[in-house]
Parts: sequence; C-alpha cells; structure tokens
Amino acid sequence: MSEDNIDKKKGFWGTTLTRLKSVLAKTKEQVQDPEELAQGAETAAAGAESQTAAASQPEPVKAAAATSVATAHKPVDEEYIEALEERLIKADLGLPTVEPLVEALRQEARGKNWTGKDVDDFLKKRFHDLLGKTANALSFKEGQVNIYMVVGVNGVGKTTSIGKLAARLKSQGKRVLLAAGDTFRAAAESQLEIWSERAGVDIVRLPDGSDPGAVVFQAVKKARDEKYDVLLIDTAGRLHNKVNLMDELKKIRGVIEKHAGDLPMESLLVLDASTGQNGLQQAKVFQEATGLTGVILTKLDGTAKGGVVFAISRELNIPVKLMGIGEKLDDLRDFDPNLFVEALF
Ligand SMILES: Nc1nc2c(ncn2[C@@H]2O[C@H](COP(=O)(O)OP(=O)(O)OP(=O)(O)O)[C@@H](O)[C@H]2O)c(=O)[nH]1
Ligand SMILES: [Mg+2]
Repeated sequence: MSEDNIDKKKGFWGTTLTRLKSVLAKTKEQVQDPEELAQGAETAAAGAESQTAAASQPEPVKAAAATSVATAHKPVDEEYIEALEERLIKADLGLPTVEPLVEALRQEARGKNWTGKDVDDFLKKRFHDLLGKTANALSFKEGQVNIYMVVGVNGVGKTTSIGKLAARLKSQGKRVLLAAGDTFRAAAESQLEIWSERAGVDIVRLPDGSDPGAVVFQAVKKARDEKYDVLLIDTAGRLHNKVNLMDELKKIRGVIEKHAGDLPMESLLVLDASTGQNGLQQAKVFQEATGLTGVILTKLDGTAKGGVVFAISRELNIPVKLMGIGEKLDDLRDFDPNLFVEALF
C-alpha cells in the first residue's frame, strides 16, 4: 500500500470515528434536554444532509472528551455504576444486556480501587465479545452469483443501502445486478432505478404491481446466464399489512430456494439505528420469515447509537455486517465492532 493510500485509509477511519463519536455526544446532550431531543427528531426527519452537518461539528466531541477526562480518575463507586447503567440503557442496549453487564462489573471491580478508565476497558472488552463472536464480513464467493436479499420495515434504508453496496461492489470490479423486488409502490422502483444509474449497475424490473417472485425469477436467470457476480434484491417494507409483507417475503425466499438454491445467499436485515429495542422484535419477525444472516445498521450519522445490535447479537446470534453513516453513495462502511464500541464512549 502506498503512503498516500495509508493516509487516505487513516483519514477514512478517522472521519468515521469522529462522526460516530460526535453522534454519541449529541445524543447525550439531547437525553438531558427533552426540548433538544424533540428538535433532534425534527432534524432527523428533515434529512441527512443537515444531520451530517450537525454530526461533523467538532464541539460535541470536545465536550465528550472533557467529561471522560474529568471522570477517568475518579474512584468507581455505586453512584458511578448507577449513572453508567442509565447511560447504557439510554444508548438502547436493553435491560437484558445491561443488567448482567453491570452485575459483572460490580463483581469485577469489588475491592480493586477501579477508576473510570478501568471500567471503560472492562466494558470495551465485554462489548467486543458480544459483537465480535460471529463473522462480521459480508460473505462472497468468487465465480458464482452471490445473492443478497435485503429486507426490513419501510423507510429504514433498504433501497439506499443497496445503492451504496452496489457502488462499492462495482468499484471492486464485480458485475452487479439489482432486482426491483419492491413492486408495491411505483416510486420505490424508480428510486432503485436512480440508484442503479448512480452506481452504474444493471437492473431487472417489471411493471408496477407485478409479482415480486417473477422479478426475482427473471433476475436470477439473467444473473446466471450473463455471469454476474452479485445479485442484490430489494424488497417492500410495507404492504397492506404485516402478514401480507411476511407472506410476500417468504414467497421471494421460496423462489430463490427453488431456482438458486445452489448459489451463495445472504439475507440482510436493514435496521434504523434509532429503532431502539423494537429492533429486536423486528429482527425476530424477519428472522422467522426469511432467515437472516446479517444486519445493516443505518443512520448512525443521526442521533442514535444503535445499541439494539447487542440484543440482536446476543439473542439471535445475527452479526452486524455493514453500517450506513449518511445518504450518499459512499456512506456505507464494513461494521467494525472496535470502532462501534469506541463510538459508544
Ligand atoms: N442519514 C441517513 N439517512 C439514510 C441512511 N440510509 C438511508 N437513509 C435515508 O432514509 C430514507 C429512507 O431510505 P430508503 O432507502 O428509501 O428506505 P427503504 O427501506 O427502501 O424504504 P421503503 O422502500 O419505503 O421500505 C431516505 O431518505 C434515505 O436517504 C443513512 O445511513 N443515514
Ligand atoms: Mg425502498
């Protein structure tokens, strides 16, 4: 790797970490100030460009660092542990994750004169154990059509993540095909088409309201015949009701099994980082309908930290594979447990 590349790489991770850290600082302030929290929700709704701008302001990072320096050498007492517990719950880690963790901390710290720094080290190790126990890399087999089916409730970022992933795979020299499996809304299809143009990849789509199974069937055939490396399947996030949606996803899954059962396949759940503990419920429902091999955690550039992934990892053993940190084509990163845990502090 040339020096230039190394520098670029450093800058790349540095920027990601700074952005994630500033997200943490922002969240902390908003948790303390309900009015600001409400404003934060409006900002989130107003779009990611403003979020990104807010997230890249350096001030919150400094504020967060000052707090941790001030508390790093204080002895760890019950008050400290309770404040920490509250912080972890507010980061959406969920009680079933937080309680045993805090209990283990009490045991471990007992009679040892621990400071905040020791607690941070302890937590980082535990968090890493929780998130890093399953493979975090997206699987890919050379010389075959790799199918990635992307599912999730509406608005979480499925189509956007597919666009970003398509661009990334293409830049690695792979031949990428998209399947417009969300035929429920015409708008959804044209959105995927826009992403296919942006990423410079091909797309299979049928007229609005077509059977998504038919789209997937055609896409699988084309991908095989024309030797694509990757087939990315977009799906609907909302139908008339939840049962319909799950039935449709099961059907798509059935088509893949029947016509592409021999091909490597991942079923990826897209989760909005701000979903909170409800994300675990979503994961369970989609797990049952389509089987899941990984999670794409989006909108980490917003106000949330995505602590729900600990619950998903612990209860369902599904790893987070990718994270979305903005709306743009290159705002997708491999999930790095270390980086994610760093950003929690
Ligand atoms: N800030 C931010 N916004 C994102 C991210 N990923 C997606 N979005 C935005 O979230 C909104 C919804 O994204 P879509 O990709 O349309 O979501 P979807 O899951 O396909 O939605 P449906 O097709 O309605 O089910 C869009 O405004 C995206 O720009 C992200 O990582 N960060
Ligand atoms: Mg969509």
